Amino acid sequence: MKIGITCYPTYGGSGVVATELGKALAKRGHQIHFISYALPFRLDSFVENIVFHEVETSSYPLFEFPLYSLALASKMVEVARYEDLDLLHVHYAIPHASSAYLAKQMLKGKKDLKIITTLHGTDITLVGLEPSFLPLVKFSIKESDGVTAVSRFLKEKTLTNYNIEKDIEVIPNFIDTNIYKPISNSEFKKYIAPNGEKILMHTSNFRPVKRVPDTIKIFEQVFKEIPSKLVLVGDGPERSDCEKLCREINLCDHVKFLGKQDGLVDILNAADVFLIPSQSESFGLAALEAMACGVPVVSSSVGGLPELVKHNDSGFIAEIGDIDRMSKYVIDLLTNSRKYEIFSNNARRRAIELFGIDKIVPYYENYYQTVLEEKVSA
Ligand code: GMT
Repeated sequence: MKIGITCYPTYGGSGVVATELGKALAKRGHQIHFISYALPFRLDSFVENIVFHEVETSSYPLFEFPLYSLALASKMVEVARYEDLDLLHVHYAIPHASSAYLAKQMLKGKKDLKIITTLHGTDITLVGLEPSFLPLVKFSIKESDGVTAVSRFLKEKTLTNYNIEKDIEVIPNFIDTNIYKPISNSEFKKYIAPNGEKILMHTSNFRPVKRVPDTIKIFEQVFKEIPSKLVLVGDGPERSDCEKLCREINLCDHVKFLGKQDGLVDILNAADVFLIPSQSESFGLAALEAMACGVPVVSSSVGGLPELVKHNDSGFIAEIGDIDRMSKYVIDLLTNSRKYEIFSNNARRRAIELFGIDKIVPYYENYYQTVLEEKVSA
């Protein structure tokens, strides 16, 4: 198949999923055309069957705001027409699904370009609900030829929040478990915890929805009981406040802010427990990456997290903001080596069996086929 993929190219789960999907599809012989304003960051070397098309937006004094969505639609038309795309798969509804709709209309009479929209999370649960976007998101979902959501939770949320009837296919996030895997003797672990301290870890974009301060407060309680370190990976709007919080509670020497990092497999392999106390999380790709490395997860019970983390099996789940309970769960895991080993093995097994790349990518291929054969009901 000839498939156009549009996603956010910078850090963020939807861009990661889109890029890894494109790479996996290219490996399976499909022709993939990425269309975005920059090269997706996971597309860091040449891959056969993948071409990148950059969307350029002109700046003109009259345009107070960049007209990216419109430039994107034009580029989609150009690529679909001249590369003879079978379908366009857009990740994150805003604005990609709307640009795709426009492109589809512009091609009418010349080509029936099928549009598939994958809903990732905040496009539905947060940004999409803003009055300035809601009608557009609802319209774009209805008009897509196919829609997928990354969890059952997100599918239900979409149907209820937008009050629509639409056949939405649930295709969860996936992971390459040959890359994300346990590695013994982590050099990074020796660097962070030279005296054999336990390591708690969190990776995110430090947005309020991630509740990173909860992570620090959980660590504060764990640290009182167990020699430990907290590693925070990523960057975003709340990082400075989090660093301030660490100074206020006198834990600076034990909390390491790494900022954005590429070599996540090495870093995750140093972790003993992964924390994800989010306010909202449609799936939780970051937690899946940790699980694939054999790291048990302690999370909030929101969104798609309970579909990923099995409570009392591959991790523990607690109410949003229940820092005491999450701390107890972490202490329980870190002081019970037999239990820890079982949880660690379960986490890895669950990642392989339910969310392995070879299992999930064929779901997308089958779904593309179904949409192309127009078997998806409105
Ligand atoms: O909000 C983010 O962390 C980024 C966002 C995105 O769209 O890039 O992530 C969402 O999509 C990921 C990939 O499907 C999911 O694993 C995340 O759970 C989801 N984030 C939220 O729902 C907050």
